[in-house]
Amino acid sequence: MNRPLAKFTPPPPPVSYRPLDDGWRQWIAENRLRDCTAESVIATMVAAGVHPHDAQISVMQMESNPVFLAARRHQELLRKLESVVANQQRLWESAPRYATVEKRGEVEADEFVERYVRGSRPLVLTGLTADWPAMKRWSPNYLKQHFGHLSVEIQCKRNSDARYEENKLDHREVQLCGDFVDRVVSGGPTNDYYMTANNEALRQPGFAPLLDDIGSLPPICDRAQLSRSSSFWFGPAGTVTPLHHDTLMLFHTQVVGRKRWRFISPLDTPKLYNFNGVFSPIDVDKPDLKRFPLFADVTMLEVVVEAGETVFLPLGWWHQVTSLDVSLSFSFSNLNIPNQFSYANPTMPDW
Ligand SMILES: O=C(O)CCC(=O)C(=O)O
Repeated sequence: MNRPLAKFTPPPPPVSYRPLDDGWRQWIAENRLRDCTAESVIATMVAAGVHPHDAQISVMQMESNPVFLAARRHQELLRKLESVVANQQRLWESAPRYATVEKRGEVEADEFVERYVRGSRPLVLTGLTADWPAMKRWSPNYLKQHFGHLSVEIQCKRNSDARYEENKLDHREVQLCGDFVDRVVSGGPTNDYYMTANNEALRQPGFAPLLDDIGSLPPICDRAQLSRSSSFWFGPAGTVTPLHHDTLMLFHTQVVGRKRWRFISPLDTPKLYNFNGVFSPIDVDKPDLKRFPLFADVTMLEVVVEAGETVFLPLGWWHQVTSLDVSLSFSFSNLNIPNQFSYANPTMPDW
């Protein structure tokens, strides 16, 4: 007799887990080196589709991986260095007026070098421009009348790119200076366009007369080097130069309008997530402390620089700069003391 066939229940389809490749292994190593717990690393992997067994085994194996152990040894050296700079920063911050950016009329060369250059303190000079013809002449209209026919390079379409300063080569546009003046004057506050130091206008012979409008320089500057080491900035209210550090010391004079400068000590670099070049991904106006928790321990200095005032930017100090008005400024780095420094800049924009 034919028996009826047993009811057939097909097996469940195989669950497809994400393969555990070298990309995951590097991710595990990086996150364990950043002190994420083994449990949180495993949980994130499982949530992303890695088989729980694979996740657990690979995280455990990492602890005895010889390459990872070598990384741990280098990390100890880095931690030592970080603790040295953190202690030094605590000493600086223990000064009662650490967080105040001084404004001073005049400073003799010796004191300048001792207190501000070697002492690494930002400063605002209030009296430098008393004899600068630029203070009486420069305005958007003056630019248009005298230089309107010249081409200038500006930074454009910044609002469409959160990393506009890191990607500044992609944001270049050439425009007639007169047209750019019209755009700034009629456009109202915006961060979308700005003529920054990249414009190199002062290296163009046509713009050279602007340099005749610069009077006395700080006593530690070399006038002969002015034309090759100065820059011109022009833009609307609302421009933001994001948090970065320069690789030399400079002065930055506000000729028209005001700018707000925020400064952070170079010794706080380990708290600024500096994964790419000289840039920090933190916007000091609205820091994302969930992503960048170390920033909570940073002491920031802040000053509004008025027309006629000059900022001294000491070596390596981080700064974020916001224009409060239509602004014309002039910066120069022709210090007559050594001003060339090299930085080992990281190259991990996608960290
Ligand atoms: O004025 C600005 O927008 C930025 C100035 C600046 O970052 C600099 O001179 O290094």
